[in-house]
Amino acid sequence: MKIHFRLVALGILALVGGCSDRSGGGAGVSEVPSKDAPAANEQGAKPRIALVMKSLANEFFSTMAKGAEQHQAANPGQYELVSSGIKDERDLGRQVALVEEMVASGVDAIVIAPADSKALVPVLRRAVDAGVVVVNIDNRLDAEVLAQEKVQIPFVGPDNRAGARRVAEHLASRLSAGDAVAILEGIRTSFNGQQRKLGFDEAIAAAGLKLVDSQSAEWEMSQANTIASSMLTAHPEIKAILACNDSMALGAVAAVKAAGRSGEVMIVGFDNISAVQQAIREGQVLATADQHGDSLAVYGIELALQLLSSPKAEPADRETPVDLITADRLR
Ligand code: ALL
Repeated sequence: MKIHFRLVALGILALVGGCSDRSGGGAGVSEVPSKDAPAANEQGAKPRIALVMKSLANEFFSTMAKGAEQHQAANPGQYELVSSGIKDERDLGRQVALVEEMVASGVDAIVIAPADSKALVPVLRRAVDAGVVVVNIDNRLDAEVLAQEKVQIPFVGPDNRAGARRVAEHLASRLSAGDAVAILEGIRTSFNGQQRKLGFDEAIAAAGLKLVDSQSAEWEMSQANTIASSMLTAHPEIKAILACNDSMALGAVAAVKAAGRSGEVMIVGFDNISAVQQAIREGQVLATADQHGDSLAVYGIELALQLLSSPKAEPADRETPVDLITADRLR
């Protein structure tokens, strides 16, 4: 029965294009644990850890997947890795289904970057009830909904508010009080998106800048392009656009170009993906924040391994680094 579930899950994972397993044995094949294996599951095999991400179209998550695969390849005796993600930032139903499939396939732990801070809590509570270790990375689950569902899930990720504030302060140092700026927000039910907006707001207020518009482009480049274009038309006085992630910053770059205003409107983002590094070098983007996507899942996996080997341990949150990236840092 278990093998059947695993085959089904593997087939589905291959369909979403998120299946990765460097061991070559396939995620469903368990080997005899090596001496350094920290924890064996009920069958005495290496633990299987599922990394469940968001949009694999976003370079942030392909970088995250690569980091996790490299960690697994460097620690082959410790655990097996099954990676998956969704195609569309808003496809919450698909992410819920992925969690259900992972539980049904018998994984020992789930490390998840939730696409929504509230909607994923019930299915993760069911995973915990089924005996699966769950670690929340990147986007924090909602504290109230966790309390309602009576479940504790540790969080591993950066202080998004502080990171965004630093990016916006850097931008503000290039502007004058009274200058008009606009924000492109992430999905509004994501805690990290809310925190980044707050960080931007704080720096904007402290510098006396004028926020003329703030809209959600749901983390996506094409939506950001459309929204930024209409913002630039409605508010030609805009001097800068602050995007809550780099995909949206790239959408804003294209909108500024199309409006013939390159060099006049500054743009900042968050993530430090390679396309934005290039845009920073070329002067199209002023700054971004590096939240070290390649290590984020690894920190979550390390915590999951710890909890698997000491099930009685109190799961503690872990704050991960976030750094300001400007042209100086990239030279
Ligand atoms: C967030 C990440 C990234 C990313 C966004 C889009 O959770 O932290 O900033 O760009 O999701 O899915």
